[in-house]
Amino acid sequence: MDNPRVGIIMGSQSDWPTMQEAADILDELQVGYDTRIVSAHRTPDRLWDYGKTAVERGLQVIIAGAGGAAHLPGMMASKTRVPVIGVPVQTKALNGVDSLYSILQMPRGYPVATMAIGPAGARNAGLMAAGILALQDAALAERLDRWRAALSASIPEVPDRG
Ligand code: RP5
Repeated sequence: MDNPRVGIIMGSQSDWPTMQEAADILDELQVGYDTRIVSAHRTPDRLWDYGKTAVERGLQVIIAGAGGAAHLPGMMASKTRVPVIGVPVQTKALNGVDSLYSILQMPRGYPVATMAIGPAGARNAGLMAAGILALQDAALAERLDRWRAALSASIPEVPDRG
């Protein structure tokens, strides 16, 4: 996409099924983004370059998903002032609690906005990014308001008793 405002990064190809939720909602809201595999452990130089150039490339929000020893969001936050939204990817061994704690417990000074574990967290990361951009973008704000109203209207008031 030309001039993406959101960067979606993930530690591994295996994170894509989760992170696709963020991409899908940004597509729906017509927000430009790009996607990259950037691993804190396997490709640290790529991480550094990505963070160092994020501002000049026009990124306004970075969504970073990783699982296990999930250092990617925090390391990215250490390298750029672009706000980082962290998505803890669900893991087999510890169910994603490892990812959650790794991303959540940042030291004072380098915040990461941490979402819920798994696909719901990735979807909410996309919505959070859209909400941040909508502060300066009236057309996006309108699309986001319409999306929220439609979701609300889709929730039945009376449960189906089967
Ligand atoms: C992390 O390790 C990735 O973010 C992924 O969630 C996890 C497992 O990676 P793979 O072994 O599937 O490549 O770095």
